[in-house]
Amino acid sequence: MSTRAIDAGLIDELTGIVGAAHVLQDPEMTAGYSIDWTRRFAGATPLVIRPGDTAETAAVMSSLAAARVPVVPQGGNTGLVGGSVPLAGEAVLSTRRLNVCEPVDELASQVTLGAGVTLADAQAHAASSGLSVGVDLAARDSATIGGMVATNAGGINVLRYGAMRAQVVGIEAVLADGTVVSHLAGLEKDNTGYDLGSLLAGSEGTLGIITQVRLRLHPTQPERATALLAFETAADAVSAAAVLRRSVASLHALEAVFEGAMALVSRHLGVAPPVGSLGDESHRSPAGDRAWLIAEAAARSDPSDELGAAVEEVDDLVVDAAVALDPAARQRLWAFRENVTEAISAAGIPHKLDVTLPAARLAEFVDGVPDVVRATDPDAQPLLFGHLGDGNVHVNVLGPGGAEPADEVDDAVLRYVAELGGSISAEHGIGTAKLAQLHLNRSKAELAAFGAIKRALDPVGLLNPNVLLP
Ligand code: FAD
Ligand code: 2HG
Ligand code: ZN
Repeated sequence: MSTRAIDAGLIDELTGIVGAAHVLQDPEMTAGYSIDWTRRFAGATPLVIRPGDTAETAAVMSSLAAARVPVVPQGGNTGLVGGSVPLAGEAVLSTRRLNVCEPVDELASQVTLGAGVTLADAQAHAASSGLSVGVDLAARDSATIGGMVATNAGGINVLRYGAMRAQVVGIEAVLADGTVVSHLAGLEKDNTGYDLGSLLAGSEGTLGIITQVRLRLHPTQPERATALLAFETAADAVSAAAVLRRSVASLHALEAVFEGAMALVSRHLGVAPPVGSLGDESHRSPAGDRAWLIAEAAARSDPSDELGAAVEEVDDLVVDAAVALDPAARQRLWAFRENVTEAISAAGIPHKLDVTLPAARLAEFVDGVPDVVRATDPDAQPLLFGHLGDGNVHVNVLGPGGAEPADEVDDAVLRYVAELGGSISAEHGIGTAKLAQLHLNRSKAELAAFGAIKRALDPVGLLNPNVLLP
């Protein structure tokens, strides 16, 4: 693609639209927009533009399209697959100023939010009407609603409410040429053609810039009970997870941390897990690594009896269990799951392989993947955790001394996932990190259909040109 130089005329035009304070060119000002949360993906950009509303976003895109300047849309920049940063000198369009929360529509249990509203702000806004957002994740203070739709984010409550796509009842977006498409009425039943909200969910900034989202909200479930369960093997944890899913109608989250990740997060927190024991550093039983599950039930009335009864049902599989009811005690259990990502980042720069396995192959994968990693890079350290209730394992791999592992590790693990019938991306997306492996899950015909959709909405290829589509 031939791009017009970013010249003084274009800068004047953009400044006229958003104001000088929101057109950034100084490398000191643009640096934070050019490196991702993991520090694995870093680039540079000649230009960051921060529009303040939909009309400004449309005018900016129209100017950039006329100048044929490629653009990376960016929300909270918490994405983990290298899709939110300019790796090939693209401009960055930051949505963080699109942060208006419309009043909650209590009759419909819905709300319209600017794409740049953070998840934490959306949660607080919904809570003021006794409602909650269906998706929750640890990056809640920075991740934006637009970014979460663009990645179809999952998080810890997917088994109850579905991922981000399932929350979207209306969408507004600016296309590559500056056209605004808006469908925000939020009618629960609305079969009037293609569902653009669904198409944009998971599109990773390649089809349009999401400017507003109308979300379906859920009743809050204020009464909670949380259990931390220790297991000798991954297979036992998987079997127990199936029972908990079946027996606990109010199950709200079902998360796992496997031995290496538990050892690391315990060291990071300076606290041993209250149940189960960690082997010494060299421990690896022939049966595989030990496992911990966090199961949380949430309801309008106390769900502890329901959770307790289910824990008794899996008594023969569990080594030890702790149950917590009050918020501080529950938070102490959650700390062993919520801080794993941070503990890994403190240890080095990991390769993050976020995958889903069919339930029947889950334990086999957890036990087998460390050997697949080490066969490729003998010094690499695999760390496993994730959303077990969804079959979603986060395989993080650190190289020696916290360096990155060999790139070949990614390919070996993702091929193994595909062989077992899994998905190479459960919830983080493809970004640039997994572009080379997308063919493992998607046929030539599917990729051709993706290409046709992309060309229809962004014929010049301006929006996130190096993401998702090979
Ligand atoms: P960004 O990182 O800014 O962008 C992500 C992608 O979306 C990019 O491709 C970008 O171009 C595109 N994009 C952003 N905004 C828009 C927009 N308005 N319009 C069009 N495209 C856009 N993810 C999960 O799914 N589940 C988890 O449990 C989870 N936990 C996390 C925990 C931590 C500590 C961290 C750091 C990350 C976690 N993530 C998780 C990943 C991340 O938070 C999600 O992918 C989130 O949805 C990204 O939102 P964002 O606003 O930061 O998007
Ligand atoms: C989580 O579930 C996030 O904590 C991050 O999706 C996963 O760090 C990761 O690989
Ligand atoms: Zn996750």
